[in-house]
Order: sequence, then structure tokens, then C-alpha cells
Amino acid sequence: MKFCKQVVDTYLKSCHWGENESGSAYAPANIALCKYWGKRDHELNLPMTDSLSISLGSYGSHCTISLSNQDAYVLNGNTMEKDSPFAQRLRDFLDLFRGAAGYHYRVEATNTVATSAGFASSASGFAALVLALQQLHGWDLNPRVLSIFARMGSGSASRSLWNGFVHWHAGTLPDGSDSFAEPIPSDWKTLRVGLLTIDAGRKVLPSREAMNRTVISSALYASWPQQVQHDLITLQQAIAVKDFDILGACAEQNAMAMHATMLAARPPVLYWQSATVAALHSVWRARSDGLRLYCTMDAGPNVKLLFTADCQDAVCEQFPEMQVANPWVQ
Ligand code: 2P0
Repeated sequence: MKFCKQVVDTYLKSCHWGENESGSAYAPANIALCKYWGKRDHELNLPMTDSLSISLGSYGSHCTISLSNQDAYVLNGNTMEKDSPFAQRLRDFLDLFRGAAGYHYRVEATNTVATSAGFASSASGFAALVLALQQLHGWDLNPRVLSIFARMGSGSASRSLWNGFVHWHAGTLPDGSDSFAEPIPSDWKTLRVGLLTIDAGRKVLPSREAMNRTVISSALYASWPQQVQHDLITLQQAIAVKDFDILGACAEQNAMAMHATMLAARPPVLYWQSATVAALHSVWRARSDGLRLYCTMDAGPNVKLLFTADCQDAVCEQFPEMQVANPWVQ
């Protein structure tokens, strides 16, 4: 994290470091409609390509951070083991923000999404943490810098600072100063995301490892940047004119293409379970029966549904266990 520290220091050197009692923030999880899959820099989490997401409203992370004698991390009411991989990752991240005083922190986070099951809890968690840090110390950093900070915790966290549609620019600079996310203005308030939990347990392979393995060993990865280039334009146009069928079809195809790159990795990465395949067939059957319903999937077995508010009752009938996110309402 040496280079991350240098980058963070350049942004923080002009900030006044206050000592409020605590900082608290909420950030929504997000689901990519055009996926981030592959890094060009592993330390700074710089992506190979742009990506575009939709936020999950009330599904996300609450985070409170306060100054303490020693670091302590509490997730969903449970104190994390100091040596657990996630505590280590959090400690490394907080090392970037200890300032000249060498602060220690108590972090309490609560997720309203399943943890580590492809529902983007690390995205909302790191975004909420960065917002809470800014509040604790009273920094006045703009959202672009906060997005850059969140990205260093988890790439997809760069997109979790806003409601609605968000575009993460890959950037080209080695220090990542042009790799940040920003919201795409839209008042498409009828769009909904359905969350189908197939398995809320820990995933078989962390997405970070799956992504790296795909880049290194999948022959299909060579075509991924062209796929993204095409899908980004299609999605931006669909958002501009609120064309749901074009948006849904593009997002679904993008997800399938990402999973195809994983299947071609060595050894292959397959997150799908039999219930995942059954859910995909249900979506496709419902669509061929006339329901305007599309789906996407991330690095896990769960399925996310895309539909508009007028179809919610019909979708709920097909998938009674689904949770519904309104991307514009926290
Ligand atoms: C995404 N995913 O765009 C893609 C699609 C999963 C599949 O971003 O290594 O936890 O922390 O930068 O952000 C999940 O990967 O990875 C992810 P790191 P992250 O949402």
C-alpha cells in the first residue's frame, strides 16, 4: 500500500484534521450493469475498463468511526478477529488515514445486504467508511477524491457514493487520479432491482482472485474490453432515453459475457449453483411469456432482476422471495 499512501497524502496534505467525537455515514451497495472485471494495477485497484452501475437504495452499509486507543472493528454486532483476512484488509486501508497523529480507530459497520455473497457489501462498506472518516476529521474533500479513496479499499466502492446510475472512469494515469466515479444524471425513478438470494454464505472464491485468474488465464478475456466499450455506449443511450428493454438486454448480456470469461479461466471459475441456473431459466421463460424482466449476476451465485415499477407485482408473483431495491431511495 506504499503507492496508495503517497497518493492519499497528496490529497490530505492541505486538509485540516479535526477530531470530532465520531463520524457516521451510509452508502448504498451497487450492481454493475456493465461490469468491472480485471485490474491494470492491483495496489490502487485501477481497472482495465470503465464500468457503469446502479445503486441499491436502502441496501447498503451504515458505518460509524471513532478515535480509539487501538483499532477495533465490529461488523454486524460481532467484533472481528484481529488476524482475519478482512480485518487485515481494513487495517491496511486505515493505515492510509492515520495522519501525523497516528490515529487508531473503532469502526462499527452494519450491512443491510448479505456479506461476501456477491451483493456488493465491500463496495458499500468502504464507501460508507470513507464518508464517515471525512466526517470524523472534518475534511472538505470533494466526491471525486472520496471516490478515489473508496476505490483503494475496493474497486466497486468507487461507485457507491451516489444513488442511481454511476459511471466509473477507468482513467489512464499511473497514480489513478483520473480513475474515479461520478453520477449519471437521470430521473428514471421507476427502475427497480430485485435481489434473489440463492446462497447468502461466503462465496467459493473471492472476486479479487477470480478476476485476477481470469485476466491471467482466460483466452476469452481479450475480447472483454471491446464488449465493455460497446455496452457502455448502449447503456448510456438507453439511460438517456429511458429505454428499459435496451438497458435490460445489454446488462444481462454483459453479465453473461463476464461469466463466460471466468468459465474459460484455468482452473475455471463457476459461481453458479443449480438454483442459479433454475432462476435464470425462470427469468427467460417469464420474458418469453411477455414479462419485461432481465437479470444480471456478479461474482457469486445470486441473481439480480431488473424491471420497472409497473411490473413489480408480476415479478413478485414469479419470485416471492425477492427483495426489491429502489435505486433512488435510501
Ligand atoms: C462489479 N464485481 O463491477 C464487478 C462485477 C464483481 C463482478 O466489482 O478487488 O470487490 O476489491 O477491487 O470491487 C467485485 O470486485 O474487487 C466487483 P476489488 P471488488 O461490481
